[in-house]
Amino acid sequence: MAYQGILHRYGHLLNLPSYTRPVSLLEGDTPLIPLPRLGRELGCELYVKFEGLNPTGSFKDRGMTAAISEALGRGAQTVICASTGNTAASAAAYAARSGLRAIVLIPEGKVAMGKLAGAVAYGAEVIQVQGSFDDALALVVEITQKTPIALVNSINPYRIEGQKSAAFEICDDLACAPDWLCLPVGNAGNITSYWAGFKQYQACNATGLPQILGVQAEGAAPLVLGHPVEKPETVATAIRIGRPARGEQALEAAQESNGMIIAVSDAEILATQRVLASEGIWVEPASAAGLAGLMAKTAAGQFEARGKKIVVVCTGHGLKDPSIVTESFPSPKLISATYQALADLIL
Ligand code: AN7
Repeated sequence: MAYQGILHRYGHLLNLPSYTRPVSLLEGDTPLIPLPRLGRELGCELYVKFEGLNPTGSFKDRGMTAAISEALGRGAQTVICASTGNTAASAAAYAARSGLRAIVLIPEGKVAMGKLAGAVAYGAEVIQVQGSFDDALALVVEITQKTPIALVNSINPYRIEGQKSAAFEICDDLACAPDWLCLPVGNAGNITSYWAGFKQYQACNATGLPQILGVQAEGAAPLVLGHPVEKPETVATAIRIGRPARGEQALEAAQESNGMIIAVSDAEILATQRVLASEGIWVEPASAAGLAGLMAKTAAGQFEARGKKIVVVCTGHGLKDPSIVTESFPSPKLISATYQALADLIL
């Protein structure tokens, strides 16, 4: 039967209320792409779980199909979220499909163009907040406590339920859990979900458990520093978050899995974005953080990749944030429309 999305495929493993009314854009079923060349360099079996290939271009669609389906079934009319961009675009798309009103709060001036454009295109009401993501999240929490507006940030437990599907897919594709899972950490919903998903699959299918390497950006690394960051800064705007809502659970996932949470610099993130592109995989900066962390630790001799099966999660597509690339090179060379001019340039 044709693929019908994660609620259809894994709904029996997700803790969703019976009144849930499924709304799907056929999210999930993303490819686990082998990286044999880079894997050889690191001495490991390396894969990218390319979550940028979800319907709105990021991993958020897995949790959003669950959260919006629950909100619709419950009779909500309006959904709201705070977002560094990808959650906004995803909420906007699933709300549009369900006929719900979507309101998204974004930090002023710090959201990548492809995400903002998506949220607008899908018809959300977009509001900029003079503050950070964390300030915006505090506002949406307050208004959803005082009104029937439904919160669709990853504080919402159904977001976590839907997002677990990514761990199930990896185990299904590999016929076991990987030895390591490396991923970026912002508000920490994703790492929480993966760990819950892997534990659940291990309990039913004895697939084993990965160690988890969570990676933050140095300028937004509250879980590495051990305290909130008041003014988070990083080129990876998706993870420009100083007060992760599920920070405790992220630390638990790292600890229980015998993994770790580390930070990498913006320069390492951008260099790793180019490494992935050199393998044909263009991701937004935040999405390169997992591999950046793996490469930095391996280079420092603090990580033994040799002989391991490693999955790097690339959370969002490069098209989300094209200006990071276009602003880093001068305009393309311009030639007259003649064969000679072309030959002179490239031969
Ligand atoms: C590409 O959209 O927080 O640790 O508001 O967009 O689960 O927060 C995005 C986060 C990683 C971090 N990679 O995931 C939002 C938002 C990308 C992201 C993360 C985000 P979490």
